[in-house]
Amino acid sequence: MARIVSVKGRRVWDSRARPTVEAEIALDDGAVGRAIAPAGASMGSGEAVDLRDGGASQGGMDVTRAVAAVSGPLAGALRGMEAADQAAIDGAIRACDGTTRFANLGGNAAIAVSMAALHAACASARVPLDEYLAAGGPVRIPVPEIQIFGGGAHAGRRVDIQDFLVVCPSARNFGEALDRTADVYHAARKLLKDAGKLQGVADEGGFWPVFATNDEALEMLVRAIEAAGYTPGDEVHIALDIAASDFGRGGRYKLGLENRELDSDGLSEMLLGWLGRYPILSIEDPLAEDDIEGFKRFTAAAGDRVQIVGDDLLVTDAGRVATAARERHVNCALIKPNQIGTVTGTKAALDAAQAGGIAAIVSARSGETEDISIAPFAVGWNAGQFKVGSIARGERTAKWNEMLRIEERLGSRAPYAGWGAFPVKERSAR
Ligand code: 2PG
Ligand code: MG
Repeated sequence: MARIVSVKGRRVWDSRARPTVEAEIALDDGAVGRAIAPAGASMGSGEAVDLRDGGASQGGMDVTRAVAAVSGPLAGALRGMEAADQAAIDGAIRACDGTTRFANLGGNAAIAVSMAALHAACASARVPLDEYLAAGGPVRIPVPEIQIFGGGAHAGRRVDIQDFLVVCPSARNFGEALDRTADVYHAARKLLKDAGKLQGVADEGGFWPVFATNDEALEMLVRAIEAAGYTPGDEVHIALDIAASDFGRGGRYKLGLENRELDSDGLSEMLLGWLGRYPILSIEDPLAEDDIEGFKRFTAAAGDRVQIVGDDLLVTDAGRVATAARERHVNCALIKPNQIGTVTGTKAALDAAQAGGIAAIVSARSGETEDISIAPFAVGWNAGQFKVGSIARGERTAKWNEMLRIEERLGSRAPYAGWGAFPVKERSAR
């Protein structure tokens, strides 16, 4: 039984050239754990507070206060605690902050410390993190959702829709899903290049979207799947993150690219039209976080054939996830550790999804680092799906590559989740 002897905060950098918080925790048996907080750009209003300094340094985005909270009050609260008692550690982090959303010390400080404690306890136990978290329970290798075009807040609002992704539930394994995705990624690059529209990549490594309409992006994605030699809606499906909270409020939605304003029903109709025309298997935040009635109507209309994911709507909050499952706001929950601020809170949200009979996706943020914690989370907690941005940029491939290692190590102990991960039946999405 190892105890915490030191907790240190460090200021490091994320994939958007923004400072972020690293925590390093040492135990009395010599084990050390380390973790880095990621950062979102399109954030739900109910998320744990991403504490920034404000002022002039780094455009107000510096994190010296959150880093100081790690080495100061949080270190004081955790020193001497049993590292393996994650619930007690997370309780101490909460008590030390004293607010529901970590407004004092920062959700970024909280999640870095919480995950660092987990890594330290796991190092002390000398087992891989996914196996430590699974504790002998059943595990699967998750199905990846991988971005081909970025948009929304991740690409200067060049298109309204934030993520155009592909998903391959029919692949035999995780490795094959990545192979198919890379083929589509390269085919998309060639199509863009031939059209004179290749302009680098967006925040998560997907191509920068030089499209005249949101529909054009979808058409180009279908063409890329075909050009890569795959059947859209069979070997490769489309997933979208609409991130509608970024362009809608109070039931009004402003599509900048097409210079149109829609009400909740109008946006739903547009999306339902896309579901009819394109091989879409999953759609995230189709309505804004304040439009629960819209979510309900959309899920009633399409939830039998398409996965409908709540991100800004649910913010990895177990209570919200349980309600959403019970009242069918969505049929899948996005799970992002830094939205709730602790490992225990993250696991509770995932448990609420599983208990409520809805699907779950463990997800990275648009601002990421080499920290790979979410890969073992997705496996050890048997989430079934995993979303990390594109198949380019090191902060993304670090997680995909870690999953390949986990898949190799676990072999037949962890089958590829495939269609079983989705709240809809296997079918051709066309
Ligand atoms: C999302 C994420 C990842 P952000 O909306 O799902 O794509 O974006 O981290 O900016 O919230
Ligand atoms: Mg999202």
